[in-house]
Amino acid sequence: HEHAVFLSALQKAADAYPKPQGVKFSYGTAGFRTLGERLPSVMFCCALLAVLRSKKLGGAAIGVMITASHNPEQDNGVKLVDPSGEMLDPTWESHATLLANCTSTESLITTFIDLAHHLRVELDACAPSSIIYARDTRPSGKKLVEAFEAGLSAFQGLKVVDLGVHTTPVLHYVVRATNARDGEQGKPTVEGYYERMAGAFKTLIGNRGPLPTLYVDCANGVGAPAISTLSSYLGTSLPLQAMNDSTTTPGALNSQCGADYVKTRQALPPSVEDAGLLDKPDTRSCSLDGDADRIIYYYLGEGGKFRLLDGDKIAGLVALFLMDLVKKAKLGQEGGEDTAEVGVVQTAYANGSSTKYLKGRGVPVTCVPTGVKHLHHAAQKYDIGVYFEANGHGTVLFSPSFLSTLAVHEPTSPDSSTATKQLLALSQLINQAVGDALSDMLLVEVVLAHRGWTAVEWDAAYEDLPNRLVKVEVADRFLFETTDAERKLTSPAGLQAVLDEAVGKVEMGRSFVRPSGTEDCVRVYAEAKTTAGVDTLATTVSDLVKQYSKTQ
Ligand code: G16
Repeated sequence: HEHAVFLSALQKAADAYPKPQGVKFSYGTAGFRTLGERLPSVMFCCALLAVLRSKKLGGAAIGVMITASHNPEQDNGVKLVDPSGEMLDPTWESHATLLANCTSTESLITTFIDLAHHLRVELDACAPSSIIYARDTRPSGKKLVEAFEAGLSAFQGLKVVDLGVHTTPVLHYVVRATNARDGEQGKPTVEGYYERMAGAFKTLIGNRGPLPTLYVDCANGVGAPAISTLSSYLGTSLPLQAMNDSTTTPGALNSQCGADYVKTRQALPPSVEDAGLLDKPDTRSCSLDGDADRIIYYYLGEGGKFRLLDGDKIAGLVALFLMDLVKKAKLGQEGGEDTAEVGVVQTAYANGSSTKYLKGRGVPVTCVPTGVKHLHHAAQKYDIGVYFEANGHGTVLFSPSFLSTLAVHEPTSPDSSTATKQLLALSQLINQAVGDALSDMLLVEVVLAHRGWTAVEWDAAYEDLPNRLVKVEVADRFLFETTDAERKLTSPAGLQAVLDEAVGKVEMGRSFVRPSGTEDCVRVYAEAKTTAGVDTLATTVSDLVKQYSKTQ
């Protein structure tokens, strides 16, 4: 009887959310992403899947974030978060895609029941389940939350927490902390998130503050209220001045501002330029993206020249700082030197100069495909895994065994004691679940303060090779298939050979092509020794992509 009641509730709820015709949904780099108006049925399906996943994992809390991050305001999206705060287990992505593409209520229900059966999940109310969700500031968000809640409403006995409007990293943090034992990951609340981060920051800054004002471009998104909240927790230790904080102006989100704009255009957002804030010496600024999980720094160098400090530069700054701390902590036997391995994980987008810089300083570097899930898993293999995409998405993971080593370490000198405490504070400052613009920003500020550096000294580590990022619109981006951490194409047939030829003609040339997992386009990356060289290479490769997408 209970099952019949459940099925009838599910059917009634699902009838209100039919799949739009002619759309093929796919769980991509960061969940489902498309125009917000197309997504209600997908939201409904994600509710079903989140409940299924939670029940499968014995009632552990599963997170659901409604955002399209760096994409335009009219887009929206949804991604599921696993109990540890990581992205959804990739083996479940196909289940999400399967449910989202069911064309009728009947097929959705049958597919869902079959899936539960196949995964051996009991659907009745006795099997506990817990869901935590949040959304960003997009206008379509409210309606999508309604569709999501309609999906949840078919189930009895659910534990549900609606966090409201927050950044993606807040949601990941709360999920991780909720599922952790004895509060070891911090308090499982939004306040707990800010308290833990701000507390660790103040410890690390000590008497080095207050630091010079940092200008933060909030992309007119959810980062704006987050920066304002963080500011109140930081007090005077780091004065933050928010820019582009208009979360209710129609069309403003990610428009002419934000991390993606700055990285792709390699230029200041016009609003920042007009305000003339960076004209003073030693002034640094940063841009967040639409859900505040990415950050890009920049400043104006000699002659007012724009200088970019992207994810690669952050990885370099942080990795070398951590290596120095590990050395100072003398974690080895009887006060011996380092026993911990600090490694960096990058993608093919990492500037060639950054990889050379790291390797030249003895830092192990791994290259993986785009997408935080890939970087995160590779970073877990190190004692301290620093992972950053060039676009500013990343974090630093401390392995459980390294944290245990720190916890029981008995320092033999004041220096080693200070370094050990600083490493522990860093493990609390840095979001252990996912890339987090706010936590990364504080991390950069800590390293600069400890080094006594301005952006200029940080930037001096290496000179980026001139590079270009181009979006190419094609009829079917799924024609493009890659291998070797996306550095080579396996399809369309013959394209890679002509690309290799084009690359070979340009001094220090490198280029690759891959389908985007968040937008309907193919991305082209090119770098070379000179600006003229990279422009030629990017144009040639983009033209070849267009040509081969037509001949298939
Ligand atoms: C998402 C992913 C990132 C990825 C970016 C672009 O970022 O989380 O790992 O680099 O999309 O991906 P693609 O090139 O496949 O479109 P965000 O900030 O949009 O969530």
